[in-house]
Amino acid sequence: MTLKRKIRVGMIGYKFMGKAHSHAYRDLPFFFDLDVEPVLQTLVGRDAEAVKTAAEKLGWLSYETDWRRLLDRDDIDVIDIGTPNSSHGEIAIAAAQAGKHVICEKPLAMNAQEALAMWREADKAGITHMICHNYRFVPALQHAKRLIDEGALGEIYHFRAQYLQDWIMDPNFPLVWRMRKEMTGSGTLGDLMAHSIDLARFLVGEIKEVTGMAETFIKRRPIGEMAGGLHAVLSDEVVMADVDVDDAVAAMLKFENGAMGVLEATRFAQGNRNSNRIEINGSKGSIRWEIEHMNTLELYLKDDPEGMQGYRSINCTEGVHPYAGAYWAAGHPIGYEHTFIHLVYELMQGIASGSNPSPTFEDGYRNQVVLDAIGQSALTGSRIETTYESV
Ligand code: SOE
Repeated sequence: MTLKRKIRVGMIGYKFMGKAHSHAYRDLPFFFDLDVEPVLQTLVGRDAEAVKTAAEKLGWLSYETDWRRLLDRDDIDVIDIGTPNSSHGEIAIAAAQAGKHVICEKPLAMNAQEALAMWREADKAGITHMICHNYRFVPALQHAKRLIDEGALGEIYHFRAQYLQDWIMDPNFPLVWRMRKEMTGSGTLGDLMAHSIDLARFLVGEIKEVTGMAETFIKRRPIGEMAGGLHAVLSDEVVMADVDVDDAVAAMLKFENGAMGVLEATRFAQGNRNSNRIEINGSKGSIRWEIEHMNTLELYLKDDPEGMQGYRSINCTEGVHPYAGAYWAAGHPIGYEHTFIHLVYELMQGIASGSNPSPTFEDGYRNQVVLDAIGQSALTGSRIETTYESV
């Protein structure tokens, strides 16, 4: 038996995303054959009792209460950032300067300037850097990418995306970090629309112009904190505070290749717990995808014979589809958690080969430029051209 090189992870944050990432590191070797092996070395959280309990439950070897202590340790190879958005920049830059590989939750930063600084430091350090846009790792969307690149849809005219949730519709739902500008940067824009923008860039191409519109329906809420998943608890004492981020956002995009995009993200779409959908229309065909049926890609081809035309449902659990062969026999579905397994698979391969798998911090930066432009357009009512810098 050959001994595999161990890639030792230090992860900061252990709630919703921390659970998804822990599961991914644990299950990765079960399904994929790699030359390296992830080790769940140290979990970090500020509350000693809570992080200890989380480390035991999620399978980490040790825990720590200050992320800075990871930096000098030679038994940590990669730092995984799952904290609120306001701390991504500081942690990622310090980690890169300490020579650690970095994987960071989305959105990459509080604004494009900070995202650029993170990308610059990561590039300078020569580390592997990734941002966690997990949905591009759905096998059906990887297949969509392959079809588009092969020209099956022809020239792309439209990209349409909706990301709809309803978890904060109750006016008494607490004001948690995800609704506080100083910690999150924006509301549905950075949290949900960032995913649609990633899919837009992945599948269609770079965005050159945006128009945005945003709304905050509930202006004041009682303060509270997240309590796992998308649940929250109120503070003991009822203190009301202003909501200073968007509850809903809409955007129109122009792509460099001439396509146009229409995007909508909201936490006020009653009945939609986590509805993430896209549709792309091209000169030769169209695709449709939605997370409720995440293993199915719907494809329409205009050259199908007369009388046979219509959307077909491609079941992407077949081994010929990207990542699908690692799991079960055809027809046996995989789920949300597997998208994170594919993400950390790419991370581990990247670290092993000294390469930078997409989506990188550059993708995070370009995404952030689009987010900032949509936010700015929503404020000013004007159309904004995006400009991108390089490092
Ligand atoms: C909350 O809106 C959330 O957990 C997002 O932060 C994730 O990115 C999204 O995939 C599911 O919903």
